[in-house]
Parts: sequence; C-alpha cells; structure tokens
Amino acid sequence: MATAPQIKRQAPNILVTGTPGVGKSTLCQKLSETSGLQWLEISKIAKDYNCLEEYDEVYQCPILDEDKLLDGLEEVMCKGGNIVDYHSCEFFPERWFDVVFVLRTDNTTLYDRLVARGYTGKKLEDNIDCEIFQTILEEARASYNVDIVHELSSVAPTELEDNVNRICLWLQQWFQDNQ
Ligand code: DAT
Repeated sequence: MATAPQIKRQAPNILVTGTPGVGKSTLCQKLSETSGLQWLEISKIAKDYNCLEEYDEVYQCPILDEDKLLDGLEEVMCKGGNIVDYHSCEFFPERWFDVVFVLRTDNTTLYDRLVARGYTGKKLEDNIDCEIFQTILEEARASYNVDIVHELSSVAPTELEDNVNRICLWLQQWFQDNQ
C-alpha cells in the first residue's frame, strides 16, 4: 500500500470513514486496543470541545463547527499516532493522514443495522442512499491521494478481524519505512 508524502511524525495518523453503521467504531476500538494508537471518535470529541451548533431537524443531528474542531485537534494530529473515526472526510486537512480506510457494507446489512439503531424516515433513506452511491468513498478519493485510500468490506464478523490485521500490517510497514 502506498503512503502519501507527509511531514515527519513519530507514528502515522489513520482515517477510518464510511456511512454511519458500516462499523467504524467497532473497527477503531479493536484497532486501538491492538495497535496502541489513540482512537479519536470525532462525534464524541465534537461534543467535548463544544463544537456542535444548532440542531438540523431534517437530518436529526447537530451541525458541526468544523473550524473549531480542526483547531482543537491540530496539536494532537501533528504528533501522530491517531485513528480518526468519522462519517465524513473532506473537511480534514489532507496533510493529517498517512492512510484512509473507507468501510463498506451491502445495503441489506446497513439497513438492518440502522433500523436497530432507531433510524427512520429521511435519515434512514439518506444513509442507505449514501452507501448505494458510495458517496463517502468518492469523497475520500476526491479529498486524498487515491493511492492512500482503501476500501474495506465490513459485513461479516470475520472481516472485522481481517481488517484489523490488514491495518496492523500496514502499520508495521509504516514503522519500518519511517524509522
Ligand atoms: P459506525 O461507527 O460506522 O456507525 P458501528 O461500529 O457502530 O458503526 O457498527 C454498527 C453495527 O454493526 C454494530 O451493531 C456492530 C455491527 N458491526 C460492525 N462491524 C461489523 C462486522 N464486521 N461484522 C458484523 N457486524 C458488525
């Protein structure tokens, strides 16, 4: 796997993105435990940093103050060693990331997961459309060097293990290349 040219960091920064419900948190938690890298769950951090503005009634979620969030994260991202978990990726600085993983599911799996989470109506439909039209994958390819953007299937539990192992191999290679 190729790595984008970056400012030297002690450890790489990994972006894990994809439609809500594809399995980002599940993967990031396991990857963080296995690798020792810090899991930055942007939805939670946005709350902690007070970066959530007024509520969007249509999408039933708060609106993110992106500039404030980015300012708050700059220092920790410059140090490296982070796994960033978010359902969007275009507003992060490109220089922050050494590799980007976009998790994917089939539509039936995603539908079941989102319904189990209590999503209904437009919010449910829009997220299913987002996956059907591979919106986040396209966003990642448009925002980062395509050589560092990797699609990972995240449907079956065995794929969770496979994905963690694959990213850990990538990490090992990064440390070898950047000693
Ligand atoms: P996200 O953080 O992308 O919103 P999640 O990690 O909360 O998604 O996962 C949504 C649900 O899917 C949750 O019930 C766990 C399940 N899940 C995640 N990855 C999976 C996998 N590889 N195989 C089976 N189920 C998975």
